Amino acid sequence: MSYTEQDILFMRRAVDIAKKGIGFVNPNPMVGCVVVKDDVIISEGYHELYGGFHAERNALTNNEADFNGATLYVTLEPCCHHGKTPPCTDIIIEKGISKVFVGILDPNPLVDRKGISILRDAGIEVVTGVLEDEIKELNKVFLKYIKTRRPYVLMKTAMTLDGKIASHIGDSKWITNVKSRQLVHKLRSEMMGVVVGIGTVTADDPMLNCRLERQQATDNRRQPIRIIVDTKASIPLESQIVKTAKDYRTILAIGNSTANSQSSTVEMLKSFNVEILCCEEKNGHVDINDLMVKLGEMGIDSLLLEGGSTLNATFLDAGCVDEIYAFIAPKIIGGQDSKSPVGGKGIDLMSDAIMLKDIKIEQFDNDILIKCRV
Ligand code: AOF
Ligand code: ZN
Repeated sequence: MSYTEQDILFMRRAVDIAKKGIGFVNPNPMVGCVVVKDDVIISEGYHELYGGFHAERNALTNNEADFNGATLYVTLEPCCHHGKTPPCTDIIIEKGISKVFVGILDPNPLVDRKGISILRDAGIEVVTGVLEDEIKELNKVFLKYIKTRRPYVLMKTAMTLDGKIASHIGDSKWITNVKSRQLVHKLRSEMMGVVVGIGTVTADDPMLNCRLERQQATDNRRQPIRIIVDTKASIPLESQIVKTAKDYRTILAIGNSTANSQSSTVEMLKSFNVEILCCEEKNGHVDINDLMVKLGEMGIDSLLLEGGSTLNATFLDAGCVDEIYAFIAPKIIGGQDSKSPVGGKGIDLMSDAIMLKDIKIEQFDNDILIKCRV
């Protein structure tokens, strides 16, 4: 079974409206749905909010149209389970839809082709794979998380042309230009968490919130959860992070040994609304794999890793980075002690280098952004 150029156009519309859910539906996927009769769109809907109705149910209840015999385009295989909402397959059958075009299959073990079988058993014609690559890219976070229950990690770095992330005395404001930094704030609104090491907190005293004009403090839904990796719980109480933990959800990942030995510090941090997450230790530091499992269990499906160089190295060594956004600014600052994006001990031989693929290059005024997968 195949599809036409027109089917692709309708699916593209479904993809476009699915994108409106970005940052609001995690850890669910972004899903869009368009219903067509006599070559005209008669209704559409998308998954708007985590816990809310799915795209198909929204599209089929948005108006009083007669859906009998209509064709439905949906970016994800319709679900067939009772989750927070009833199965989408039920309403598709109930409304008399006669043909369904699906973008990608849903690897959720509760669905996993069963949604399609149910529709076919009900006599509905189902075509899969329309705009598959595009939809997989859009839902890369969901597709990893639903299968592994670990967060998708996007490592973002920003360096000068000579490969430095700060001057030799630690000044780093700013390496990249305003446009590049705006993209970082957008990423913070799209990922569920932003993670940094304690070194970055002591050096930069960052806020790690999302500061885009159109969504200031009032819209807290799209503020990322701030996660600080701080094995010894040494974060200063007067840091911006601690002081604003009542306004922005903050998790401090500490080592199990610290949890036992520093209970008064831990209690003090909790009184500032800092959530303490005790993790296993590896070589005296928080074990990143254990952290990933625990954040995944908390429902956190995506992380923006914002350094510093030590934490970046630890994440890469642990095999926990999925994708990299590396900004390069046309500046030279020199200094043999100035840090670069990835610290740690490093490899001995070029043949041991971490290989990157799917390279894409973008330009923001004079800054260059290299996107790649690990
Ligand atoms: C769809 N259409 O728009 C979405 C689907 O807890 P629930 O009820 O929201 O179910 C969440 C799961 O349903 C999610 O893990 C994914 O498998 C599927 N999401 N399915 O048919 C939608 N958002
Ligand atoms: Zn559904």
